[in-house]
Amino acid sequence: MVKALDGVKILDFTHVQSGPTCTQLLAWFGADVIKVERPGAGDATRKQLVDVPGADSLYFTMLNHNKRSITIDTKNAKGKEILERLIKTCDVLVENFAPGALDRMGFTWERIQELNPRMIMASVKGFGPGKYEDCKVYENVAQCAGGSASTTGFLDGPPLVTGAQIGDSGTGLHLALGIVTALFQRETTGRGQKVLAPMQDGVLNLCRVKLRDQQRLKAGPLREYSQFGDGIAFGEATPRAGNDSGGGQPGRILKCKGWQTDPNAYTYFITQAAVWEKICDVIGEPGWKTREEYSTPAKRLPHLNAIFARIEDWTMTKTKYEVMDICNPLDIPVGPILSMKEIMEDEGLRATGTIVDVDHPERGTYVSVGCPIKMSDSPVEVKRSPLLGEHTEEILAQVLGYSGEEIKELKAAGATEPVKKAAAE
Ligand code: CAO
Repeated sequence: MVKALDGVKILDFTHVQSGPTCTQLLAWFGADVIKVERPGAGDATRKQLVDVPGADSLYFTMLNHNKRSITIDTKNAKGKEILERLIKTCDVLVENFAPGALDRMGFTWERIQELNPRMIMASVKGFGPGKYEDCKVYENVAQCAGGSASTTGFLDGPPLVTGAQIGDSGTGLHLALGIVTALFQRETTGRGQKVLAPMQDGVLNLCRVKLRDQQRLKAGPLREYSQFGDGIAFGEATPRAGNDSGGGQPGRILKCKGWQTDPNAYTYFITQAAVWEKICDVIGEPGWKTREEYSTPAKRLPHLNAIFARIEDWTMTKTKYEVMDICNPLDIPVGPILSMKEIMEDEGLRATGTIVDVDHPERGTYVSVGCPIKMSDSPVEVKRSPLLGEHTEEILAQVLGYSGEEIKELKAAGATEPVKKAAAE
């Protein structure tokens, strides 16, 4: 079946996590993603957090499905020639090198435009233009600089980073949207353009509601925060809100049956206004329905701690799944705290292809996250990540039109393989 991005060629110059998540999505949508890696070494994640000696790590395999790998030494003169040909042939160049690395290789935006005016050049950087633009940045730096860490955690504890990779994978998503939008615009302009997704900006975009709260502080305390019910004064900046719900519908994480021994025996519970009466009935407090101080959402705000403590008395008598089974039919929004172990075994996620088993020649079968976006006319088949340089000859011959003799010369010149190895042969 034809895929949404069939015919689009991506020169994938990405490494580690942020860039690879972006190009993996494009590959799942049907683009031909050609991952360029350094001969003999490749993406550093191939050999990071290794669990099966000698095999590509899960870190690499889970971020690089459905791609082809070509090894090119881009600092070698012949290697640069290959790269030039790739730039002329591809639609999009995606990179997340440290600032200036591509320029140092000789591929400035001006040069790229000369080679291919239709080229879309898409970059992840830690910061946008300004004071910090030259910094190297990893996930947690972005979470801190983007406002996430200062607003995550409990009031009496330090700032916290979150397990969701909002700096890396989040920015990869932002970049993917920028790329397909630029491809769409190119349909009318015929021109490529530069697309930049700075990680700080991406994290801030995901923390938009916290900047909302920053401004609401001027109008008085944030009444939906537990802190308000606890009578603790607000400071100058949006505080850490623990597990409070970020929106107008108060919510908390509550203990469930077994919490003493199971670290994930918890549920999220939202006291949505529309189902308040049902909540009162379910937890055995029908009298709350006529209680004056609980009669409107606004009146309940100062009492949220007492309300949730009572709801927790009820949830502690049920497993997190029982809470879900009881509340779901009543439209009471709750969610079990699922461990990665439980998610890996989740039948529903497996049925939709969001959890998949993938075969790999070096590792055997492993579990991965499939494409989280479902398109009715562009189905996704998750294919294993490429071995280092697995497609070098195929790409040189089929995509770039090099002859067998020319490929041998490129190898001998150290353009596609480590020079030492070539000399030894
Ligand atoms: N052949 C030859 N050289 C190559 C090459 C190839 N195929 N591919 C890369 N290189 C070279 C680059 O040219 C660069 O060389 P110079 O520094 O001499 O110009 C060098 O490899 C290293 O690139 P780097 O600086 O990007 O890599 P690093 O490991 O030092 O830094 C990171 C990693 C992630 C901190 C940095 O790339 C970065 O800040 N990227 C932007 C932000 C980002 O994406 N962060 C998220 C990382 S986690 O997802």
